[in-house]
Amino acid sequence: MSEILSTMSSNIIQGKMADMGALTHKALAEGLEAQEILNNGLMPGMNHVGVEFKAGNMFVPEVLRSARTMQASMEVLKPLLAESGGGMVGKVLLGTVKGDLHDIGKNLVSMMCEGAGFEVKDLGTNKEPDAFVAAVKEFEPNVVGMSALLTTTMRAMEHTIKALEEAGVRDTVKIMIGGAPVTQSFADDIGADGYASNAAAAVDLAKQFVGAI
Ligand code: B1M
Repeated sequence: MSEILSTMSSNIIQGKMADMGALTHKALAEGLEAQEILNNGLMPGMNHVGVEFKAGNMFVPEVLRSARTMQASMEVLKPLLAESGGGMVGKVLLGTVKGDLHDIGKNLVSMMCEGAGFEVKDLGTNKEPDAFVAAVKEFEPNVVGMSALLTTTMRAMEHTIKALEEAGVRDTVKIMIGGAPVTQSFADDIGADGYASNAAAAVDLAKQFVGAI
């Protein structure tokens, strides 16, 4: 790995976000392709964060900082990656379901999916089933991810899956769900394709869905 990519990777691990935009411009000025910066600078850093988070050696505030550091670089790279038509592993549509305003965990999933090279569309919180349906039609994601933190809003995930079925788009996507009260057996019960207990596991699942691991 070149020195600048190695610095970017360790900046992500350490959450040093101040220099990331400038470093990204510098790497591009040195002739590195956006794709190369993503694959060999940013992703190794975020992968390391994912491993440490799963192992319990890094905690939510640190992971959020790392994800924001990565995002500072992605702001520069995204238009270039879109132009080249390559780069993205797949598309993930995310949202917190109807009635639920919690978004810290969902944002973490969003940032880590971006860190893993997915193009992410985040619908935000309190999203009606119809909002997911409309976004699936427009954004054409590979993966739809739903988050719920309340026992009272978990069922909205089931309603959303039903709405996707009724709209005829259920089979065009893989569905993953997560959030503190959600379990694998609940995912099985409502017909989701998978459950992830944390953001790193969500990234692994999304990668499995698109055949990236
Ligand atoms: Co609320 N809240 N809250 N709250 N809140 C909980 C969830 C609660 C457990 C607190 C408690 O009573 N002990 C409780 C739920 C009880 C239940 O249903 N069994 C609760 C309640 C009751 C409420 C209100 C009803 C309170 C009230 O007004 N009376 C109200 C509801 C509002 C609404 O949504 N309609 C409410 C409001 C709020 C705030 C707005 C004040 C705030 C949310 C701010 C925000 O999100 N922007 C808030 C908060 C912060 C919490 C706690 C304290 C923290 C949640 C959090 O962000 N955790 C929470 C108690 C707790 O969990 N200790 C609580 C950190 C976050 C990183 O973890 O979201 O679990 P988490 O995400 C993890 C995984 O779950 C997973 O990955 C993440 C990272 O590893 N994950 C996914 C999450 N989504 C995923 C999606 C995936 C895959 C993995 O795939 C798509």
